[in-house]
Amino acid sequence: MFKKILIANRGEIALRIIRSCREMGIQSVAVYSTIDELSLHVKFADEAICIGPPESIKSYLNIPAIMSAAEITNADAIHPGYGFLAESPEFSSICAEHKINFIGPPPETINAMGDKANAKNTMKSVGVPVIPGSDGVLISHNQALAMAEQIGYPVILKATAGGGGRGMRMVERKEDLLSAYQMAQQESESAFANGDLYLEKYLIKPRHIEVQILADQHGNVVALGERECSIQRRHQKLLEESPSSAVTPEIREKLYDAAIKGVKSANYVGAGTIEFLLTEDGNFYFMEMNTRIQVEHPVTEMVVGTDLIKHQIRCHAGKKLPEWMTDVNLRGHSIECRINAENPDKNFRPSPGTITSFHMPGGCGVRVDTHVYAGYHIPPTYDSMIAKIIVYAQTRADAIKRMAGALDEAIIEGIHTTIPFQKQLLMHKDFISGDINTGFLENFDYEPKKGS
Ligand code: MV4
Repeated sequence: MFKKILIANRGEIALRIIRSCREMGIQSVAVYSTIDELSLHVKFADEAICIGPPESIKSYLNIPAIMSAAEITNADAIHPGYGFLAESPEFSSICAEHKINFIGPPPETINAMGDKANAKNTMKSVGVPVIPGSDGVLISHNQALAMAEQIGYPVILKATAGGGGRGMRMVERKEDLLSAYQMAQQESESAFANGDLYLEKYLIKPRHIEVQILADQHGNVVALGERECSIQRRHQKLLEESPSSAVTPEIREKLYDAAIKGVKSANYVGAGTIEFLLTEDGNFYFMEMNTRIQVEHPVTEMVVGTDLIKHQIRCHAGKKLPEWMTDVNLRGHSIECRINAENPDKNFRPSPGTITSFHMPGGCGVRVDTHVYAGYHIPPTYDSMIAKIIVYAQTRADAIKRMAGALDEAIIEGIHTTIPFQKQLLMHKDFISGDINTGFLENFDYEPKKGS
């Protein structure tokens, strides 16, 4: 097993990883920018090293500074968390050169999955269902026109280097295809230095369902339930749950089969997520693979009853997955609400500043993952997520009630948060009945005063 892990991240995920290291008897090294000196990940790690000024590019994305910190502290592995360098092929490759274990895939795998058209082809070739569309990237807008004619409108153009909704254009009529093609191309060229696009049939209000997988170095791959992530605003998830109210045992079996087939074809090791779109008729299609631990992993931990970070680390250390994971019965229902320092009354604009008072909920089946506390100053520099409230209960209805109570107990003063929005969301009749899809929040009328 590793003796010392450097955590190349900040915030709640850095603290989350430190906690698993501690239980595993692994020493932890925190890295931090000057503005994060008083963050809890710095306080709770066994060692902490400053890696630069606040700007991410000079600290949490500064590969030479992070590698120096790893060498100085004699860390034998690096956990990248999510975001920052988690899906950087360069970072993975530099770790390998320095003989430091990167707790993530090799650069080739990150590249193969990072190219969305390529990932889709890989999945298709092993029999995973994919959305009808172009075979790889488009060579011209005329090819796009012909393809759209063949599969029928509406269609969607996607950046092969994209993901998370950037460089995407929905097209309803052939008259709009040329300009959409040019805009999507330009957008992805400037965002990713790669203007390549692919085309798909546009699915109407699908659900975003993802399958958690773990793979060891001995050829074992397990699927650990699905997560329902349809509650998103501008491609930012706000609430996630497991299991999904739309996934029947029959669909789950097929989802697992597809996810495991896909992961095996990539010779994947560690923790990963296969994202699918699920349509109302019960069909699902591969969308993307994420080669990292995700923000919403706790809802899976709750219904499976295991520590995913611990098993991710074990897989990278060459350990075999435990036998029980090959056939897991999901137990109960879990929901996560992301608490962001944003003002939902002002179009979710960031609300950094000092937290003057802070109280988190507790009680049976309530978990809070956070790096903040009363007196903490939220810098304007990074992601606005400051806490995750996760509940577990026997049924979905009970989990919703438990979350509503937990949000009522939560007190955060001095800044604005997404809590009032989350409270209203939990009261919506379509949410309560489980009638949700990726368009849900577009039609959700938030009333500023009601939830606060
Ligand atoms: C789609 C789609 C409908 N049809 N592809 C958005 C993020 C990117 N990863 C893929 N996305 C979508 N792809 C086809 N062929 C609808 C979306 C989509 C979406 C997907 C997941 C979660 C939220 C979403 C919100 C709007 C659109």
